[in-house]
Amino acid sequence: MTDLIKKIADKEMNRRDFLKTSAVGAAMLSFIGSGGALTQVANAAEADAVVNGEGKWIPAACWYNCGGRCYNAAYVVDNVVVRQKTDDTHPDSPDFPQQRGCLRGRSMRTQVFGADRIKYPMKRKHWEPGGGDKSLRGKDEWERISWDEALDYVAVEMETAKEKYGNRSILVPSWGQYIDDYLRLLCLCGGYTTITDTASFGTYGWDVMRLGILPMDMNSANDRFDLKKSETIVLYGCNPAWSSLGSPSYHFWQAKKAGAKYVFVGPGYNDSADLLDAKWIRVRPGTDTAFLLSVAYVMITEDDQETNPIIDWDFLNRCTVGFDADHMPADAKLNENFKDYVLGKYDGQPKTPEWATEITGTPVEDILWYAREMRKDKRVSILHSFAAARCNNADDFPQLFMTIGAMGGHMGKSGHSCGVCYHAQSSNNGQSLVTAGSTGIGNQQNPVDDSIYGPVVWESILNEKYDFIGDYLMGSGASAPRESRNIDIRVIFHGTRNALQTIPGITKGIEAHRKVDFVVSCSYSLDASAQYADIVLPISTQWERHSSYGMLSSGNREILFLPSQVTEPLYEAKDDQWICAELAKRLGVDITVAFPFDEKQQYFNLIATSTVIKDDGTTYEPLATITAQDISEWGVEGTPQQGRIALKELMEQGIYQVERYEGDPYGSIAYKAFREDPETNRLHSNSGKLEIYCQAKADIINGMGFLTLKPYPSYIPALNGYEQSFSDWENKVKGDYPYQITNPHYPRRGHTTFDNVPWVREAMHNPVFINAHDAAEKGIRDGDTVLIYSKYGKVLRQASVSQQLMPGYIELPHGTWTDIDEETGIDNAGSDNILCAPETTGCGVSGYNTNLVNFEKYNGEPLEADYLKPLRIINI
Ligand SMILES: Nc1nc2c(c(=O)[nH]1)N[C@H]1C(S)=C(S)[C@@H](COP(=O)(O)OP(=O)(O)OC[C@H]3O[C@@H](n4cnc5c(=O)[nH]c(N)nc54)[C@H](O)[C@@H]3O)O[C@H]1N2
Ligand SMILES: Nc1nc2c(c(=O)[nH]1)N[C@H]1C(S)=C(S)[C@@H](COP(=O)(O)OP(=O)(O)OC[C@H]3O[C@@H](n4cnc5c(=O)[nH]c(N)nc54)[C@H](O)[C@@H]3O)O[C@H]1N2
Ligand SMILES: [Mo]
Repeated sequence: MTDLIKKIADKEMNRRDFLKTSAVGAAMLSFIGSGGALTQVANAAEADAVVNGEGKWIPAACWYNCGGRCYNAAYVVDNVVVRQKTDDTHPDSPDFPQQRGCLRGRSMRTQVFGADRIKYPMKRKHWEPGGGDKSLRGKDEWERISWDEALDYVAVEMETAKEKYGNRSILVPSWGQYIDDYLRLLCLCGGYTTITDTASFGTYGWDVMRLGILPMDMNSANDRFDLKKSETIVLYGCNPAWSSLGSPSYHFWQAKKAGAKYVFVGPGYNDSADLLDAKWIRVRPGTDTAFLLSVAYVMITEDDQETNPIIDWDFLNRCTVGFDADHMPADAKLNENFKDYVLGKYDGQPKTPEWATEITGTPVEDILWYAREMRKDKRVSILHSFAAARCNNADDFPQLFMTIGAMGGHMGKSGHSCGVCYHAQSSNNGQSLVTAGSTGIGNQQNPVDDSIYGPVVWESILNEKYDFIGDYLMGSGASAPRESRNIDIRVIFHGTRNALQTIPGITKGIEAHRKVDFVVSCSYSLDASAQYADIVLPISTQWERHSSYGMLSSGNREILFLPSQVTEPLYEAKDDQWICAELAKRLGVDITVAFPFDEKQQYFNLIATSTVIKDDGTTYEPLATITAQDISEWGVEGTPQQGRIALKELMEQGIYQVERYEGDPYGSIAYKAFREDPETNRLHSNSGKLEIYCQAKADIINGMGFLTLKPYPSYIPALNGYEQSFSDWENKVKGDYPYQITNPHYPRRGHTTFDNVPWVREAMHNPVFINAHDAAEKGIRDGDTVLIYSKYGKVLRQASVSQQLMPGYIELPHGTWTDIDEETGIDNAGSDNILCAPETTGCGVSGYNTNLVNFEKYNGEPLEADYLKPLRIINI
């Protein structure tokens, strides 16, 4: 027992149970998680410890996937974190802002020390080798087992699947080796089947470089200082105030102070639009292509270079191909061009605002206004999140978005940009100024090439077949012609992803989990993927190890976080690489092939190879100065080096931030060199230019076999989109699922992470947002419990009635922890993917934002607030 725990214990002699729980973690967990008198006593003891300076501040990882990577530090007393703080490493200013944390980051200790941490290896009670009663997955009791027993079981099940059905029968639904250690182990063991998930990027997830734009369109806008030179900033489906943590909203605010006017395009007027007082251009989900085509129509038909110059012909002619008949690319197979399509030459339908408004719900005058605002003599930044691309049949959105930017000439010039607003790249693009190095761990080759696209993975398991189209995830470009394959998944291995929860079609997902022979999850909390497993292996969090986690670098070009280990692993939690090594022993493979050295050495390597830009604005130098003494104190292999800052100081600070100022040498204007000299600075498309007609796009996506696209952007009504909310579109008769729904990324969570944490549950309720008119029609008032249902499932949530959504449109926050009532089949948590369709189109997109539902006032027991729900504490 440590001193702090003992002090707390001494103060609480009368409480019977306390002294029985002797382990450090156990005592601490029960304090933070439980509440009541014990917590008060603990709080008092903690406060004493802080006041007396008994501990020390350690820079602490904030690892979940929100894109923020804000500064976090933990005050540690006797292996227990008693306080947290955020960035105070330098004074705050708009040019050199502190990296302040959000409500989630600041409640990290209640997650790490949560009473609901998974403490021991466990198996479900009725599990037997080969499965046992598989229907009990998700509702069985848990039993504590030893690590040896757990690892033996997992190894045997993997080995059995491999021997009987081949490595293809092992599914790891994951993101890739940069984040998931188990994949390297599995490569050594003969491979695994994975998934292809366009996730964040939607239809930017295929090889969009073929259009001429950057991979996934990342880093495609100007830097934050240049943003201040824009007169108009369009937030196209963006909500940085909720979904781009760190400083983006602050940077946008500076641009506003500098005079920029904001425009928001999307179906719901969100907090970012509100903050920046944006003009709202209403567009229904999944109909952006129709909207932008009508914008192009107005730009084309109103443009007059003498009296009303809108289009930047110089840019279009020099830097793009395929806009009109006179500028077709050499590889074009179809004698059609964008301009003539927009004017209606091929289908008899000019893409007028009147044509669009019926589909998009955008008032005609707003389409006209938006098109005129795109004019070439206005300094415009058009920034998109990927929300409009996370829609079915949105395959033409990236090309059309680019086309509108190119028509106005809003690329490659100061004050003008056309690109991304995502994660830390919202408001601030350009090359990284301080860059994380390499751990020295290479990737392993997966001997199996099977990759199932995410939205249909559960169905493929159930049907034992799928269509292979290659693994083009994250712009690898490795798409292949469609090929039907049999697949017999026997093992689901959940590593670093909560796939059951974050892939559409949870109900089918549960069925698939109850079909296979074995499910294992490596997790620190009982999320859905662990809940429906046979065996759960407790992992340590980033606070409990040397954190060289793949997502350390945030995409924020100005900072690099280098957190340190904060505490020893709690309970019996182990890190992923330890688990890999133990499984490797049992599976007879040599793990040192994948991990030749330990995690401390990996982290050291990463730091030693991190670099920072010099003040010439182009060349880089090592970030850390490392001495022989540092190397011996770390106990690692290495060579002393001269860098910008002493290693000790760097690690004490835990962050390196490049100081920015007006006129500094770190500014960035995307596509500048290309605009100035497109012949020399060719892009990655076949023509080397921006392809408004792109033969490769049509050939690749059509080859995947879901649909037939034109090589230029055209309108295709979306699967589960607005048109399909009608049973009779001509006569405007609504169907069974008449409402459109999307899932905003919500401040209470990073996807599913944090949903179990009481502090954030209390701070942010998680209602369903419904338009006031729609709610009134159904007699629903604010706070009422609402049943929302689709073809795929039913959920309950409290209504938040709002004037900020288009009629017919609902927002259900993404990522709550599924909590299905086995009697009614209703999910009380309101998980988005219960409702979302496990279907896909085009490039194999996860079309989260094109889904249809209905809803009604719920007649059963009203839902209680989430923060009143008991934690999932497993008593074993
Ligand atoms: N309906 C709908 N679905 C969506 C979306 C949507 O908008 N709507 N958004 C999609 C998007 S954009 C994304 S990016 C995905 C995110 O999908 P996921 O990546 O599945 O979501 P997370 O909740 O972030 O899950 C990460 C998991 O990794 C675990 N973890 C963290 N660190 C470690 C570690 O060191 N080791 C191990 N073993 N585990 C660790 C966490 O506990 C957590 O369970 O969701 C997608 N799903
Ligand atoms: N707090 C928090 N932050 C996060 C995350 C998180 O889970 N929680 N996840 C991170 C990750 S991995 C991602 S990918 C990003 C996602 O971040 P964003 O891409 O910003 O995603 P959303 O919040 O889903 O959507 C933003 C806005 O898009 C609008 N919208 C929805 N559908 C459409 C459409 O079809 N067309 C148009 N024009 N607009 C539409 C909605 O009104 C919404 O306000 O967030 C990141 N940041
Ligand atoms: Mo994402």
